[in-house]
Amino acid sequence: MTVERILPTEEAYELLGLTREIADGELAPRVARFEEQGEFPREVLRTIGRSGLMGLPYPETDGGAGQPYEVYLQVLEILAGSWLAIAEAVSVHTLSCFPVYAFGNERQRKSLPDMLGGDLLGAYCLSEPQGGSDAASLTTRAEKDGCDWVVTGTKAWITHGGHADFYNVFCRTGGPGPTGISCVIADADTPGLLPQIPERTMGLRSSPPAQIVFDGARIPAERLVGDEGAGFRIAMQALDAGRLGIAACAVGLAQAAVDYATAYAKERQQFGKAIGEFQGIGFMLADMATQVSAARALTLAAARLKDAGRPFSIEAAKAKLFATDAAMRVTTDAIQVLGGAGYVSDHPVERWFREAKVLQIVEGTNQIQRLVIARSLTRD
Ligand code: COS
Repeated sequence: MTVERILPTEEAYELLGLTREIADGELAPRVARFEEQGEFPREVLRTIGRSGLMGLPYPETDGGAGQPYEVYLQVLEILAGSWLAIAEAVSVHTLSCFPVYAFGNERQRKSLPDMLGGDLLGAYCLSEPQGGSDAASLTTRAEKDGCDWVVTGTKAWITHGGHADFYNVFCRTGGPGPTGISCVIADADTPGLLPQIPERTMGLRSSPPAQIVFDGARIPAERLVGDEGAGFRIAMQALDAGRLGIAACAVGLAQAAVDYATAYAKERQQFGKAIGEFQGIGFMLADMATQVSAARALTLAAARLKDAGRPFSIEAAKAKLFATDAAMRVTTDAIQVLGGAGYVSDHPVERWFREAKVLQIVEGTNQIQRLVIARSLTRD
């Protein structure tokens, strides 16, 4: 089923058409095998990069595609409907390019064309085993030694861990709290940067996260991104935009589930007619479709604020919260529409259900999104 889209330019319609071709031609035939075998799709991501989809919302002068966030998110949505791990990879990579793009010095910014073209894959190291939601309490330490930062500590849940070419590392260069945190950017081949065995996850098995141990990793002092002590603010600003990417992934996943369940309900016959003709199923599909439309509207409204240069942090938190909770409900109901068939891996809905769960957790749990929204309401 196609979603009627209103896009700002003719170029944006062409871009979405190209994305649909890639999703149908490159992603759909591969997703089941890669997810089953737990194989990281690096070559597929190179194809995505060559098609210009790895740096969409960044200016063309830096090697990006100069697309509004509103358009970039709809690209993510289409990718997510085909293969969530690829959409999440594009979203996390786009997030990982933000610190250098927004705060990097001239030398660091020279890498932007390779980053935004997808030749270099990025990772974002904020969470730690003891500090996930409470990001300001992170303990990975960077000590100045001559011309280097010597980084020691463990980062957790790192998407692209062991596959990335560059790692944004948020580490403590000063005292406790948010003002003691800085951001450095490390190459994958830095001695002492040690990716661990990937986690065994419920979903997203082709791209499981991994811990990264920093064992006295020496990172040249010139790889500090932004000012010393500015790391927490950089991390939060990157996440504001990143959370919209996760919301778009949720919308795409949920739309796929609605489409699949609807097609099934039109085919499947019981009591002499298609099950979609029973109100019990038809109303379920109606609620699912409505939740997806609402999630998309909220997500794109936040993106339009961002595109207009207006504050969008709270609207991004609302979009991430609503869209990922909607994806969980919709994928759960999609299984119910298929009945027993929904519970077995012959159909993709059980995978979408497993994948939806992680979206309620990554880039700030939905409890953290509620906290951000509640604070904005109750603080003076
Ligand atoms: N943009 C810019 N600055 C921000 C910001 C944002 N979105 N959010 C917070 N800041 C600034 C604050 O303004 C504050 O600076 P000042 O003291 O100068 O005003 C500073 O950062 C500290 O903010 P705050 O006091 O709100 O920090 P908290 O420790 O209370 O933490 C939350 C805030 C909980 C929102 C933050 O820790 C968070 O987002 N946690 C979840 C982390 C996460 O998403 N992890 C997933 C990792 S990637 S998979």
